[in-house]
Formats: sequence, structure tokens, C-alpha cells
Amino acid sequence: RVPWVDDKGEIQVNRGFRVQFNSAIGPYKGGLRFHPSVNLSIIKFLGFEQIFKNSLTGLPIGGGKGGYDFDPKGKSDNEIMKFCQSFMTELYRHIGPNVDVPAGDIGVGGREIGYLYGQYKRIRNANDQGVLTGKGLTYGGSLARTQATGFGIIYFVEEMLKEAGKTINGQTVVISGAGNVAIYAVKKAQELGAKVVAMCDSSGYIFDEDGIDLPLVQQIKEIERKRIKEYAVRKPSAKYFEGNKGIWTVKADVVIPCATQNEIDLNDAKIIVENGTFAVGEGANMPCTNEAEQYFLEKGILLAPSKAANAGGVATSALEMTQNSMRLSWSFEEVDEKLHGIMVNIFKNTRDAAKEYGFEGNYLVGANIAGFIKVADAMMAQGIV
Ligand code: NDP
Ligand code: 2IT
Repeated sequence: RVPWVDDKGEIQVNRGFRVQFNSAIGPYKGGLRFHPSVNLSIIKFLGFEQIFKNSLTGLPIGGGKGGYDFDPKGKSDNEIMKFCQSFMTELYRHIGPNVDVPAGDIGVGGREIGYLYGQYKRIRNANDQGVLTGKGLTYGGSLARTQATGFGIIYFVEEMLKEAGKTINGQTVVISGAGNVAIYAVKKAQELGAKVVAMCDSSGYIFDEDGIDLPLVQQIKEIERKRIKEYAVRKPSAKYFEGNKGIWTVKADVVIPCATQNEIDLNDAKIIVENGTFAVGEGANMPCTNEAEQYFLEKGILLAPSKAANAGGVATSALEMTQNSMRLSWSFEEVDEKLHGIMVNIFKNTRDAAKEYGFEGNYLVGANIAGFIKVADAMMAQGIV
């Protein structure tokens, strides 16, 4: 139970979860999600995925996830702070730099991590900086963590395309979502020469045939915290369409879902294939339903599975923990270079595991196998405990 008092002086009670799934290869590690849809089932699926994702990074982190059925939309900074403080007042006893290290996810970014960290430090009376990742740069955060998930997805997709003799340069791309992951996926895709033409939030999508103006999206989403609809008001070449499904009707060579789970179902997958898309990179956690994934594979679409493609965020969280332990900060370029190397490795391990087990080209199976083996080996080596 997470009780707090809103700006009107009324008592609110939310429900929080933290699932510590597996610590065979390191402290439990995974994000916190603030969204009204959060329930135990969602946190368990995310925690289970996180075990194998974290294993794929090659870094010593176990798997966990947390969340709260709190809706941050429309809340004041003061309400967010009150909620975060109340929640940490319970959570603190379950976490620690060598026990369980939460970070952000949907609805949890730098502002929330700051309030959570402040309350943890106040209760513990210690600067255990490695207890949370995604911290601000002034108190132990890592450069490039904000960008890491989105950049990492594009690094992985580029490796997958290279393997198929292609590149993202010159491709038309659709990226769903307009949050942390989507924004930095757009940035890196554009840097590598792609044209991103559509983004969305849960209310609707924007289409801009001139290509998305990312600084404008960042102004609207990161600074003003407004809806993506606002983009079309300010950009004459853009159109806004209500509804969160229409984005899949936009023609693209490469589609990168970065909003939430199950956002692409079989019907959407059929439209995407019909439109001539040849690659799908899962940026969100499990954005395609099972049926949609199987359909893509049947049709020979290149599919980058989420637990491999979006592992750059948590990998960079582990680099943040390393810097906290070493009591130093690496430069942006240093962290980004390490992130790039990690994503290239994840791609290779995924590709090779698929091949070794008779599923050549099926990166979905490859990522599951490569992630699983390390965890299983570590558990067996540690005996019956
Ligand atoms: P944010 O809260 O920053 O952004 C989420 C975005 O997705 C918002 O634009 C939101 O729109 C949109 N969205 C949420 N639900 C829906 C929906 N049902 N239909 C359409 N759009 C929707 O979260 P993140 O960018 O951090 O996370 C996005 C995804 O990436 C999640 O699946 C998360 O688990 C995953 N992920 C995040 C990592 C990270 O480091 N942050 C790391 C790895 C994976 P609205 O404002 O309308 O809610
Ligand atoms: O789903 C994820 O990998 C995240 N939300 C990031 C987790 C982390 O600990 O950085």
C-alpha cells in the first residue's frame, strides 16, 4: 500500500509491487513502472523477461521489476514527490546496491528517480548511490543512460540489417511511442540517415512526411510534458490522427514499436507486412503479441526481439553501477562506445545461438536460448539453495 496526500489534501492509496525474480548472476535489476494498468501479472512478465535480457548484456545483473498503479499524468511535481517518498518508505527495506537495484520504465524518468533516491538516502543516512540507476548527473547518474535504450535498439537493428546486407541509412521508419525510448530511437535512427515519419502516444499518432522534427518533439514531451497532438499544431507539414492503432497503417521499411506491450497484434502485423516493411525492431518490452511475432517470422520479416534489442538501457544502468562503485564518471563517448560494443555482442550471441540450435535467422529463439544458458549454468553451479 502506498498512501499519500494529493494537492487538495485528499488521501490517495495506490498499490505497489516489486518482484525479485532471479539473482543467480547478480543483484536483482529492473525498472519501476508508474501506470494505472499496472498489476502483479504485468510486473511478473516484465521481471521474467528481465532475467534473460540482463543475462544477454554479459554484465552481472539478476532480474526484477516493480510498478505501481499510480497515474502520473496531470499530477503536480509536489504530488509526484509525495507519492515517490511514500513508496520508498516501504521499498527501501527490500533494495540495496548489492541486493536489488531499481530504475525507470513507463512513467518513471529522471524526476521520479531523483525523489526516490532522496527519500532512500534520508532513511538510510548513507550515500549508497548504486541503489538506483537513471539518476541525475549531479548525484551519481551516468552520461548516456537517458539515451541508452533508444540508441541501443538502433545499434541492434543496424547489426541485424547488416547481416542481411542492408542498412538503416535511407530507410523510412515508423517509431511508436513518444517517451524516453522512442525519442532516443528516433535520434539515433536519424543520425544514421533514416527518415522517421511517425510517432504516437496512447491518444493518437502524428505523421510528418518531411521527417520528424525531434527537437520539437523533445520540447513538447520532455520540457512541456504535453500530448503528441501538440506537434501537429506547431508543424505545418504534420497531421495528427486520433487513436493508437492507426500508426501501423503508415508505410515504412522498418517499424520500431517503443510504447508498450501487445501494441502490435496479428491484424496490425498483417497490415505492416502488406505495406512492404522488411524489419521490425522491438523497442518496448514485448510490443508484438505471440501471433504477430510468428506471422512476421513466417513472412520472412527480420525481427529483433525486445529482450535483446532493448537491453542497452539496463546494460548502461549496470555501467552506472560500475561508475558508482569506482566513484568516478566516464565521458558520454566512453559510455556510448561501451553500449555500442555491448549491443554488437548481444546481436552476435543471439545470431550464433539461433544457428547452433537449428533456428538460423530466428533471433527470437536465439535471444531466449543465449539468455537462458548463462542463468541456468549459474544456478546449477551454485547448488541447491
Ligand atoms: P515513457 O513513459 O517515457 O513513454 C511511454 C510512451 O508510450 C508514451 O508516449 C506513452 O503515451 C506511450 N504509450 C504507453 N501506452 C501506450 C498505448 N497503450 N498505446 C500507445 N502508446 C502508449 O516510457 P519508456 O519510453 O521508458 O518505455 C517505453 C517502453 O520501453 C516500455 O515497454 C518499457 O518497458 C520499455 N523499456 C524501457 C526502458 C527504459 O530504459 N526506459 C528500457 C527497456 C525497455 P502516453 O503518454 O499516452 O501514455
Ligand atoms: O525494461 C527495462 O530493461 C528497463 N526498464 C530498464 C531497467 C534498468 O534497470 O535500467
